Amino acid sequence: MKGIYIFLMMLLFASPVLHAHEPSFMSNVYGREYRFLNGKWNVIIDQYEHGKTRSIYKNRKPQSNEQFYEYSFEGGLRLNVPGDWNSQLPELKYFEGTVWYARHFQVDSIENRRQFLYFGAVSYRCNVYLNGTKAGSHEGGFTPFQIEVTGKLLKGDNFIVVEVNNRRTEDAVPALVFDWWNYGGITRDVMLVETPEVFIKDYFIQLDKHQPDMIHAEISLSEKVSEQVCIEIPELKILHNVTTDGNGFAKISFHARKIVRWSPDDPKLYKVILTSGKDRVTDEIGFRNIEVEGTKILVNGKPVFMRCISFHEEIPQRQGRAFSQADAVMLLSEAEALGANMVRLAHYPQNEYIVRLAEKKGILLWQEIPVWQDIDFEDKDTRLKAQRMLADMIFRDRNRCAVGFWSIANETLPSEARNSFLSSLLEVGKSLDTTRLYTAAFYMARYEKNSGAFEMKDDFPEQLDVVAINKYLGWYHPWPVDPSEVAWNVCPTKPLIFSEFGGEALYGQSGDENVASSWSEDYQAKLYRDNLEMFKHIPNLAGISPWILFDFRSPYRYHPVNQEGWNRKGLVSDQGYRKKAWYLIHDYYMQIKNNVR
Ligand code: GCB
Repeated sequence: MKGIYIFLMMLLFASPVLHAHEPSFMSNVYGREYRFLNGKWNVIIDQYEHGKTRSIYKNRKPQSNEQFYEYSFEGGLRLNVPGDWNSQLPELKYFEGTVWYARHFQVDSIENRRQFLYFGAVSYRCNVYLNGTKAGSHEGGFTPFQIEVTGKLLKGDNFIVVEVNNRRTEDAVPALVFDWWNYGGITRDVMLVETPEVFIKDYFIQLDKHQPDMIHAEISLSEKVSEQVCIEIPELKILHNVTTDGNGFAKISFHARKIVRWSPDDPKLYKVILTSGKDRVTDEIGFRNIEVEGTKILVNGKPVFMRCISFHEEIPQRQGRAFSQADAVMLLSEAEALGANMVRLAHYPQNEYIVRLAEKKGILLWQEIPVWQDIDFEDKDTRLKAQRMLADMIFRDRNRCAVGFWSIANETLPSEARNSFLSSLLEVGKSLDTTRLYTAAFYMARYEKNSGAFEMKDDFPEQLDVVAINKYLGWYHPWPVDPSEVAWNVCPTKPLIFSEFGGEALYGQSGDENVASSWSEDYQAKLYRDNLEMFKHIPNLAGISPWILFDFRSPYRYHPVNQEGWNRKGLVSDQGYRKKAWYLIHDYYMQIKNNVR
């Protein structure tokens, strides 16, 4: 009796951990056979969210003289896919609700192949209907998903409808308030992917955490079948065969003695070819080691100071989401020009074009999920959503060696519920990838008069490889003492990254460098000089990341003259002009690069 009671209690209080070992989409979609379903889609704005009741996804047309329908996807508004809706139509700038997207597409042959609809991201939740019937749904604005449509496609004309909703809710991730624009829409590529019956669904090929020439590969087939898989890295003259077990899973480790490791100075990538049965997937993969030794972060065994910068997935000049290869070029070129060797992709997984281009350019990446401030840590569904987002971010990008850091949260307050939520995220993350460094950004470090140092009363960071601090000294927080005398005693035995600091300035505005409300480049520059002075005295400092590269749109930046709905902490203005602080950071990064620090 007692045993049953204990068992029931365990069930009741067990923390829900997602069994996330199963990827929900195929990895490396751009290495598959696909066609884009991008382009102009017809849309209906559904302010009252009544379209589902009216079954508008059926796209009915009158069949008799008596019939009529009070909607039509044809002849109305059109939006570009990919793309947010806010920046495309003035009436949608502030819209939060439902927009129905629809388009036709032709299919010539549907024999002997499997077909999937693949969405890079839809913000924030959606239902997908194919030829009048619901085909799937998804929640989470920054991770991909796929819907199998084998047997549901028609030869000839097909009609797809996506009901997209971006309403903010308390149980969502992010939740009700966040400091960036709530863009809605089909914001990333849509593809129709074709595969053989059995295909290579997922793989994880990477260097051993510590050894410089040992490669581990894990492969999962789409079906629970035993089949031979061949892994080839032609440039290294590597070719191995391995047979999957009854679960369609195979694992193999092998030496690659002549391997040149990927690093920011030499971003070497190798062509990797996987074949199994009728399937063949090609990727470009780099190999590197990233680990922590004391307070240092080592890349390929050498300490590297992280000259980091953040950006949102936003093109400020267009006032819209970034989604293309050209957008990735614009964002990353400016990070490169600053002298950065790392980018923090704030505050959610960004599109694959950015990740892949960063890898080609030799820029390390910090990727995170939008667990940002006021998340409902008590809500079990919210926890599952965050776990799914983390798993999907890792599944999509764990073959990208540029990603050195997985961050599980930004600015959370200590509590039991928070700790349990974040621990469950770490558990999910580590079940999928132990080769990266796990981190999170915290903002509750306080200056303690007695010790004369900033300290943080939070035990959770002890569980992380790298601790990150957001602290706006000179902006949200006055300097407690002269910057040259500020000491830091936060997780002194671990590497500490200053993941955010900065202040706002309106480009072109001059003013008193001591008055914050001058919103001047001069004030911002002085603030940066002060912070750079403070950094000299933080013994475990392993990197810094000014907040932020570009001014970005934020609904709660109300100042009518200096902000106009923009967070002005950018080193670069919304028009692409560099502010004074940009030059300070650029000089600082150049000095570090040349080992002057
Ligand atoms: C923060 C947040 C970031 C905000 C920034 C700010 O601490 O992490 O998302 O945009 O401050 O500008 O206030």
